Amino acid sequence: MNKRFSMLFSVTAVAVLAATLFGSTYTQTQIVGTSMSATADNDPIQQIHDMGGLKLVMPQAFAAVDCENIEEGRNVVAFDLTGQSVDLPILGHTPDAPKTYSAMTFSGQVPGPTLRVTQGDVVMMTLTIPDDEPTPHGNDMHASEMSAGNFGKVMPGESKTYCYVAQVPGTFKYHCSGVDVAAMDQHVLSGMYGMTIVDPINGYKPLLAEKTAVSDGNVVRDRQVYSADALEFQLQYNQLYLTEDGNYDQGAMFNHDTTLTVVNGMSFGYVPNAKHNELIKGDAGKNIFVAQPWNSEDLAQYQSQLLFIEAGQKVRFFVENQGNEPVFWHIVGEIIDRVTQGNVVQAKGIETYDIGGSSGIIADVVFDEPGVYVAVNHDYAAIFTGAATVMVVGDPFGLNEQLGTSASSYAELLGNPSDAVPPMGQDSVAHPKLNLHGLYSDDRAAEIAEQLGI
Ligand SMILES: [Cu+2]
Repeated sequence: MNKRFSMLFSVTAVAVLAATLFGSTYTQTQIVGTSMSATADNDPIQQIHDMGGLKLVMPQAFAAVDCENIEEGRNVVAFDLTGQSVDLPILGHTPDAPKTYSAMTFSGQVPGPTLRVTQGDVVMMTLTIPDDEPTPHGNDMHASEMSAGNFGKVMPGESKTYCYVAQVPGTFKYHCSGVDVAAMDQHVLSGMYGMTIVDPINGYKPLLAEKTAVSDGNVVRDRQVYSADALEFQLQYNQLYLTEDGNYDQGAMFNHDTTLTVVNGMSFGYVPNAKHNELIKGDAGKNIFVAQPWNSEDLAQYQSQLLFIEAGQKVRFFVENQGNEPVFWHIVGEIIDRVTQGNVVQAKGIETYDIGGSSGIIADVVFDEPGVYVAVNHDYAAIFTGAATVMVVGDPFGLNEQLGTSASSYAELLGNPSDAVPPMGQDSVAHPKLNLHGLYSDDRAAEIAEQLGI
């Protein structure tokens, strides 16, 4: 079967599936005829027909929350997004020789802003598409439980709002639904994705870590309990499928032929930069890491940065696989102490956790030893196309003494990158300092710098 025929076959298969689903809905409507009896002025099939099909009827019938009539007592969190196409840099970009791709974004950044709420909150999502945007967009939020009809397209020059109760804790993708599903792959894989964190209503569980100790010459079990409080990071994995001139390449996507693997929108965005070279090697031009593509201060918000953690500190990672390939999530040098999905513990003391497409985990890790650790997608194609995130724990290079600083950690001295840190939530430990970093348009970077007070 040639490729073109195979694609057509897939489209036909989807159409048949859709017809089957519609067929079953149709049958069910007829079966519940006692409550929806078909009289001349109350024929459900005729009503659906008159209103232009099921799509228009379903949101009304199944919307979780009426935005105009929200139950008193529930906390309402407004989440405003703008659909915006913009060129953004890719690997190999320099200010002198710009190299960009045709990105599609929520609010001028990739990934879109992270929404963080507490279980039971009402999310009031408004998507606005500016007049001059060349295409409609939609927003499908996986944290919701309501009719897919809500995720339909919003036309340029228009806004659309929906509301739902975030009933289930965990991490959840949100993504552009394209133009009523058409071109959804292009919109998502060009940057229109983000994450919702729904904190459990009673907070996160303390972590029990199994260790051993020597007592009176015998090796014994040494259980250590860490409170729910944690320093937090967010890591979102995806792929770029691009033509030579930086446009979306659907053929490459169908073949799973990844151009670049991105973490929070950038390939190799969390590796050392010239400043780190200078501190550790005494020479800004001598690279510490094998690939340092973003190590010029002229790159502004795109200059690579590291993640800094204190030794012995408990860290909570929100990891979301936004992409088209599995993520074999592993930290070089560490064991993941606990993996949670929803509010359910899935694994403890595990070397690698597999995260399928459109899935997420909450990983708790205590880094006992100072040193350098690297979070990867342990798929070699992913590592070597960008999925390596370098983390420095404690002061492995003895820099504090050299710098004569009274800072208690590099996080306090050098700060952590803004796009790797989620908004504060239940049981969050504040980062001592944040720096501007991320796949932001210049306008968005200016807004974020203002929010951060930098
Ligand atoms: Cu879109």
